[in-house]
Amino acid sequence: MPVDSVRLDTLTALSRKALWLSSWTIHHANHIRPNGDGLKVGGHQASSASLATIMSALYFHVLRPEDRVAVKPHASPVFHAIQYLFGRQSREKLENFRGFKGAQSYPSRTKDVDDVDFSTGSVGLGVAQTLFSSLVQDYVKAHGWAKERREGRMIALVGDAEMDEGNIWEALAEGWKHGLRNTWWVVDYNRQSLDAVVREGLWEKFETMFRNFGWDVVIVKYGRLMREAFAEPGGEALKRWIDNCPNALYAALCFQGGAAFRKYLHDEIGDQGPITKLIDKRNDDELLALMSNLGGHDMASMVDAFESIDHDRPVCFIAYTIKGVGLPFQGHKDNHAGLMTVAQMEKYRESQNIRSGHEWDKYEGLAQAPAELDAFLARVPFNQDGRRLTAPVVEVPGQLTFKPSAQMSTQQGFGLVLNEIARGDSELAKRIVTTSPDVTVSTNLGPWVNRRGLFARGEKADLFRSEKIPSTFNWDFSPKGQHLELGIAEMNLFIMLSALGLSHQINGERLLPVGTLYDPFIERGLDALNYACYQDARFMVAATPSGITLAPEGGAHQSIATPLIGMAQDGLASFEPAFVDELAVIMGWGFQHMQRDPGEGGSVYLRLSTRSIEQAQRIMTPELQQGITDGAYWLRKPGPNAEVVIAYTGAVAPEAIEATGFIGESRRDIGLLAITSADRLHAGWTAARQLRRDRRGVQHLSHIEKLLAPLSRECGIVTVIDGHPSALGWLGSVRGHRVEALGVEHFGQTGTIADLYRHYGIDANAIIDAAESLTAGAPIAHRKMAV
Ligand SMILES: Cc1ncc(C[n+]2csc(CCOP(=O)(O)OP(=O)(O)O)c2C)c(N)n1
Ligand SMILES: [Mg+2]
Repeated sequence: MPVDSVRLDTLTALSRKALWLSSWTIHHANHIRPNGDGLKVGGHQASSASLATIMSALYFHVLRPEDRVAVKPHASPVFHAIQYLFGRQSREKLENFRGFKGAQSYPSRTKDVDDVDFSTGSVGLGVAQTLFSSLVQDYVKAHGWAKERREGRMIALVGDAEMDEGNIWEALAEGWKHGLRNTWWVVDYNRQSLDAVVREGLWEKFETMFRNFGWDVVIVKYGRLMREAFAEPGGEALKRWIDNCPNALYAALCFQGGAAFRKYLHDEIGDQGPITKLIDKRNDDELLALMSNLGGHDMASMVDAFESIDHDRPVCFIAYTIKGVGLPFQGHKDNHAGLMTVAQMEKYRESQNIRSGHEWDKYEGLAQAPAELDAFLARVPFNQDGRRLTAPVVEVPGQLTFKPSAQMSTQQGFGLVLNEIARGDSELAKRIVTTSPDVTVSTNLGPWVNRRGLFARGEKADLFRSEKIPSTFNWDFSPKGQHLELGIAEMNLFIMLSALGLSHQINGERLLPVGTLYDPFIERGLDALNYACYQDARFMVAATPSGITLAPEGGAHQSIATPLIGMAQDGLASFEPAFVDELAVIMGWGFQHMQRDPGEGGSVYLRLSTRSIEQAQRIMTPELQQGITDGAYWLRKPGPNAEVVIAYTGAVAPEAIEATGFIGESRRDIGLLAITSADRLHAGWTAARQLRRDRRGVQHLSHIEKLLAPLSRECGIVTVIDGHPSALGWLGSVRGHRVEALGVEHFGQTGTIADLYRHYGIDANAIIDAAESLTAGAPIAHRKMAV
């Protein structure tokens, strides 16, 4: 859209207004709100100022409704201010910034009411998310969906210190492999981080990296005032001085003001005739205005930079800015926690021609007529309803099937269930998209990939196949493929799952993403997993192998904490089935759960194993199915006089079953509880207690309360899991039973499964010992150890 000077003036006025409103929001939260937090609002004010012009150029002019933006966390106040001007954020929520249910300190897709595309807060993640969202858009388009929708640009507003986050560089490499398009990263190059001034020269290194990965790099260094001054006599010398000025000094002078700049310029270059004139022609305020007129604060320069892009290759804009520009602490290295005093705010208010009591008025102090501004904002292309899309629910068959064997592992079962889906032609099969960080084959996604192919925008045949070299796996790439192969970086896996899992809202096309990785490496990608859940992306992650059960794989890959991660992670329902028929039920439930409404559905974590165990031969009744998805069922029901029951999860099922047999010989009515999801059980228990507290007199009992109800108070419970024992230890709190919680608290030994189960105390004999310690009576026979 061409920009004339009137439009430019309007954009500039709106950016000044956005900066004012963001500053006022923070000021209000600290000084005016009766229950204001009175705390320092770290970074918000200075970072918002830094980005006010750039964001105004984008939101009020450049963006189109199909574009999606990740706003750097600390620019949240200016984002909310822009949304307020659009009429999409309320004064009440701004007044309550950071308060209960007020506007969020970091833009939140799920908690804010205004138009947040991606939740940010943990720096680096939002940046990478735009890249993966662009790849997902390509995937959706290549599959022939969203035909009527124009391709959006995925845009990240990035802090320069944010670029230190390694996940951004991991994403960059991945983007290159997949032929990334339609992605803009706009770096707020204020040369300040939280603590300090950014290291000199670092950016030249980054710039080279971007160009190496095929990005266009656009540097917006000088504003219009600067460019005009450079054209004056002596301007060349001024430009040279600016270019050579160290970051820290430039920041310091911006903080000190025009007089300080004058002194420095005179001392260093001012004795050269024309440059002296150029400097002295300007009073202190004018000199400061000139020297702080970096490209990122100049509307015309930013609009030009954005509009100059005439291709869909990824672009990195490096916009020079001053952190806190226009505010009393601009450029000060400590300004991340900078707040204005009441007196400073008064002065600022007056400088903006804002009358006291009219601080929230949208157009107060602007030269433009309110009606014109109303009309302008209503016509802003981005300011449209319905940017958040929806997609119909994909039908999931009542029962997922698989080709059974007498002995199987859950990892094998996972491959078999997907293979059955892949064989058919259901909508479910079409909408599933798998992804894995270089462990596709070793996590059993191979059969699925063989049938459904790998995704790439262009065809690429498997050379081994075309050369007729025998291989188990077909590695053909095509635009119709349904597997996205990633490099090893687990952060990329979870950000990709996050992007895929928001496709229904971003592209209006539902995808059912399934990712796989080795269980211990969940910890490597944990923050990305957390943010994926936080913004309500929907996906299924199968983590395998897990625990010490992966014994032959080696000590370094053993996972202990993941059952607790699974329980504690908000938005993620975790399961650890022992048998493949359970897994099939859970996967079917999972594909439905991934499609439920916000607040009801979520993502799914399957903690799986490579241990092949004898399968339960049984009919899958609706009651059993319910127990499996609710989290537990009695594999052997306890009798009325049970003295002890065993509760197990996952791959240790054979040990639990065997121990139950031994214990049953000398203890009455023993029961065996199969726990498929400690997470769902615990969540159900919490919800029931909450309900009973909220509505006194309600009799609602949770699933675990009902399961344990028949046990007498004296009955003991032995819990066993290949993971941290506290994942099941809480069972004793449900009805006050004594518990012996077996599990793994150390890792690293190698050996056979038998060696390690014995070593860490989760074998049949350890279970028997625990049962003995909970019960009175004759010693229980133990399993004979092989010598
Ligand atoms: C993963 C993570 N680590 C640390 C922080 C705390 N933090 C917030 S902003 C920031 C530095 C910001 O510097 P920059 O990205 O340059 O933005 P600016 O402050 O210049 O606006 C840090 C360390 C965070 N939000 N996320
Ligand atoms: Mg910075």
